[in-house]
Amino acid sequence: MKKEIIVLSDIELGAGNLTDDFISDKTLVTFLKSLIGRNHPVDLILNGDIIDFLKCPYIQEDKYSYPRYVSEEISLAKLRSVYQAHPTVFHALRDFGKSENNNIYFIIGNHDHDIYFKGIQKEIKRLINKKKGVYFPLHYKHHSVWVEHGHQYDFLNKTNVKKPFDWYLGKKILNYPWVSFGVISRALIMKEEYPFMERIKPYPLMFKHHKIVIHKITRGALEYALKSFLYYPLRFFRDPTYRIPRNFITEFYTRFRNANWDIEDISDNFQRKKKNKMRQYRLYVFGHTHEKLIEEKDGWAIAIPDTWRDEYTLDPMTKELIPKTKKYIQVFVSNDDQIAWEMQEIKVKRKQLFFQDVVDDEIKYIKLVAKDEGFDSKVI
Ligand SMILES: [Mn+2]
Repeated sequence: MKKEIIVLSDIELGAGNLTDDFISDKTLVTFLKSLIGRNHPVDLILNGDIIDFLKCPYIQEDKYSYPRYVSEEISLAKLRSVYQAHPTVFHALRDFGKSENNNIYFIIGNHDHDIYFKGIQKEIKRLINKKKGVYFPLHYKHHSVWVEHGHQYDFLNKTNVKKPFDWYLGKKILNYPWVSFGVISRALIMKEEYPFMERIKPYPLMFKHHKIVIHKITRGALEYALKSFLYYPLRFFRDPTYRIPRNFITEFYTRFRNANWDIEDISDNFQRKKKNKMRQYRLYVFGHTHEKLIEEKDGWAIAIPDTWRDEYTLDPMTKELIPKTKKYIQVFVSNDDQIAWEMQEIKVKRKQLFFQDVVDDEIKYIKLVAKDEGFDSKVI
């Protein structure tokens, strides 16, 4: 065999606080260690939203905030907090990366746009103690396998790849998608109040049973949108983080009318945009949507291996919260460059959990599931 390719996505390693949705350090470390010592090279592709800079607070000695103007210094401080909350994951990556045959790809997603900072790339390399064979691209395109995070096919989360940075008051800052600035300035405060709800899928079913949350989101989003369209561009005339992308008002209005704050069908958007590419590769892997998807076509396929953060599926009948399995794509590349692939699943064992109990005391259950999963956070 020439090579093995492993793709996993949307781990969302945070600072161990209420906006950190990753608690499966043990499962992930065991999995990463199982990849060590293969007789062939392994390309480990961490397909975006791996380090959750977006939801990670900026923790200074006595202050705790979600800054809108993210300089490299702030990103580095966030990375330090993430490392402190999840050291074993970085250690496992270090052990996996020891072999020169093994490569690690940190594909850039919308939660880890901060990777564009060269200082962040350097620091990640230092933390996992690997100089060669660590990459920070937007795509992986080898052996007829195409991997990318997928936010570029999602209108609201799309980034300007030609302009990853902006300047504000003489400082180089991250040029996040417009929605991310909204997340930073508004949604994270709500996330701290309702930290569990965002982990429950499908959203329409969760909202149906939790009306306060949908009301607050819709009202908050409307207020933020109206201010962003009518007030902020004048009030903060020189501030690039308040500039609105074109076509945005129409898109936003449609979504508001349909109360649709979910992400788009990126597989569908991709197929429409990249029609001519579809026959050049045999397997397309995406992340971003936190869903399990396998679409097999004539000679090629699209796969999305869900998320590794703590998520649940709400059973519409029993109202039980079923923890999602952890999934990854495993590809074997033969010596004559043929590929064979599969989506693998790792089971998650948990105590039984019911929606209503969680709604009644979200913070209690955030702590409880972390404990059940063996995640020991010093911050929560
Ligand atoms: Mn994403």
